[in-house]
Amino acid sequence: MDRQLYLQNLEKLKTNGKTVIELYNEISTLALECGLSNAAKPAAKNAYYLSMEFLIGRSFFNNLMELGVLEETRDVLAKKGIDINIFEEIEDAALGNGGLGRLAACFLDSAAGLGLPLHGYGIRYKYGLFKQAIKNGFQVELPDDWQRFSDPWSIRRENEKRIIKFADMVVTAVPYDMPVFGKRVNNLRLWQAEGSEKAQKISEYLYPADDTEEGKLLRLRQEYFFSAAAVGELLDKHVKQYGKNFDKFAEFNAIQLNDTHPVLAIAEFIRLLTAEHKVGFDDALNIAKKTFSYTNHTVLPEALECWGDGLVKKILPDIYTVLIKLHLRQKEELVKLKCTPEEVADMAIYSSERFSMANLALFIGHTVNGVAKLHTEILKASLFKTAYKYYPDKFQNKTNGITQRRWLMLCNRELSALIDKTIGSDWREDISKLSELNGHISDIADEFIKVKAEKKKQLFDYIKEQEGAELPNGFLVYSQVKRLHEYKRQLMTALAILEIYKGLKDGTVTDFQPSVFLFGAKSAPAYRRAKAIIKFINEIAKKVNSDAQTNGLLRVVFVHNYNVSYAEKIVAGTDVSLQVSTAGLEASGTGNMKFMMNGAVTCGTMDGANIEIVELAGKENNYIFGAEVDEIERLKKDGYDPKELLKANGLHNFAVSALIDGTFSDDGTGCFKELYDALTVGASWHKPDNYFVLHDLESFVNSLLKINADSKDAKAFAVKQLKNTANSAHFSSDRTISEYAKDIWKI
Ligand code: 26V
Repeated sequence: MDRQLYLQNLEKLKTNGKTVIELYNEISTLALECGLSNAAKPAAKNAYYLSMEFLIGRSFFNNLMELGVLEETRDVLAKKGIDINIFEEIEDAALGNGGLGRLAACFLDSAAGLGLPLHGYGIRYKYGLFKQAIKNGFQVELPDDWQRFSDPWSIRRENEKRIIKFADMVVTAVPYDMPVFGKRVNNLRLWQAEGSEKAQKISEYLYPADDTEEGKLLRLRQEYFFSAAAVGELLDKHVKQYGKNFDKFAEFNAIQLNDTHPVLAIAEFIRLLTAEHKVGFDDALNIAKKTFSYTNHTVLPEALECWGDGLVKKILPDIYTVLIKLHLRQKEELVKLKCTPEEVADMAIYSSERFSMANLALFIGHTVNGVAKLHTEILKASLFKTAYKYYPDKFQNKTNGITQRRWLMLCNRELSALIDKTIGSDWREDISKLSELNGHISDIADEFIKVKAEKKKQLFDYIKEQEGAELPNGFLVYSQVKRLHEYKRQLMTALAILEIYKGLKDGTVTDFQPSVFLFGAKSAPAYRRAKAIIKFINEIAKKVNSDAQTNGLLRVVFVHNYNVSYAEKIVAGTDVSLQVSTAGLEASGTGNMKFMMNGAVTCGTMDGANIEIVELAGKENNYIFGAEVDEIERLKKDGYDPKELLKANGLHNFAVSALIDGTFSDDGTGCFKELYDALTVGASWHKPDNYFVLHDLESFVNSLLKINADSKDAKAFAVKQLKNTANSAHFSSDRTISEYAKDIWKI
């Protein structure tokens, strides 16, 4: 079925008396058929992206756009008296929890858009990332039953099931395909676990709590389950097409390991080649080395997957044997390279009774990449220093990107139209053309101000509907939306708000442009301090918003259940993007890029991709503050005493004391005291103020106030914002994916 037929069928569609869900299913099914009709010829070489997460969000609008029928569908439905926006009630597919998963989704979009054969493999979780409710200021997690209205964009492939064996059970992996539309139709294949009740559990939840042995076991099963299904299928396909000539496998297949979660795919690949296909171990190893590559997404050591040998031996005895063999082989190789015993230990696949997935990926992967320039440099200089010394050629940087189709064309039609009007619409096909905007910035600043005001109004309407919070027009919007983590320093923003609030009350902050601070974040369910920060922000919001003396100037809103669809509205309606992680800890960030593209200035630290953002859009058009990596390193070495800072700075002392002096209630949970302790004496195994919140707080507040003052000259401020849009093409995932295709996958 082609486009024309789709539109004819849509015209004919009876809509009377149908529910939103029924219409959604029928239209989606029509569009899916239309999209599949121009499926591409199979490519000679394909790349596969193995990822525990694909945070696709809502497919409906995006797929219609990719198929080139969104506007027509809008019109046809309007004629039938239906506003296409009713489909906004369709749930997001939240099969991921943050940047890593959303990046995977952007990559698939870009590859299809560019006509590159990249396909995803992951897990079809029954429940996506939990839905977040806020009760009395606290996060409450509710199950996200995203398939309850059916899933019209997925196709179950009954005939392509696979059997995955664990020592104690057999699981059926059933593939569901989600076509990815663009210049070519690629495929995201998500495996669902079927069989016994225990077997089904494998694809039930994303990130089961892994603080118990049972939780760890389940996560290990998940990782093996989808990795094994993927490489098993690829090897079988190869045999079917080319026979048992595995030497050629890497000529036709490239496998990208998205962080450490799918790294067991390497062991399974070697197991299958040696045990099932009778390839010698050396040959199997060499084929693996040509096939796999690995992306690291975080320097936080707790996020690098390691598996206890007991666990692996218990449920995957053959994988255990392969891992030990790999470990011994690695040792031989490292001795030949004349590594010291310390270096061998540092790079060991197996040590202290654990298997390190990162070290396995570093040993086998032909390429290892970080996700922003600074991040890759940190990998080379610290986290993977030894590996870099012996395998320097493996290391590459691939700065992240975002798809401009979802994150500009779809979420900001108004700005896209202004760009069309100014430079023509070629940028929609070739994003590098966006830079032509640079020649017209002051001419279109006034129109841009109108677009921003409109997007803000839409955002405020939505916030009113979702949160019940009414925000006055014309407020400057500062947004910090991302996972909740101490290193991302939402707590620092909360303290800064308190200082500004105090300043407004006592008259030390004057001439302040009315502003709202928006937060959106989910915390890992077991992460106590992150949850305490959510409560703290909500307490601050309650106080600030109800203070008649200041609430014409300052508001705070924590939006609940932040997800991809919410993000689409927030990035378009924001003036100031807050990217304030402790330098060295945010691998890249991708929200920063979305805001930049939509014309927000960045208020941030020299961390992750912020560095490249200001390099391209100009430091003068953004607001950089705080300690840089060198200084953080120095502070760590020489010691740093946040209590001294508190003594010296009355404002900081005021804000931090609010955690314990009864200004706010944590409902007797003691969670605010824990935050206070974390800042002053250190909590858990951390040093006092482990993330240097108090160190950077003063320069942060000054930056926020400087932005506020600058925004008074609306036109000059709009020029800064537009400079960001005009120079954002580099952060398109089209650019990133082209680099992966050329430098890593050779497709
Ligand atoms: C690890 C763990 C381990 C404990 C259980 C929960 C959990 C959840 C996720 C992870 C992996 C975190 C890695 C990650 O998401 N990194 C982010 O990747 C983005 C895309 O490259 C990047 O922009 C962000 O800076 C980086 O934090």
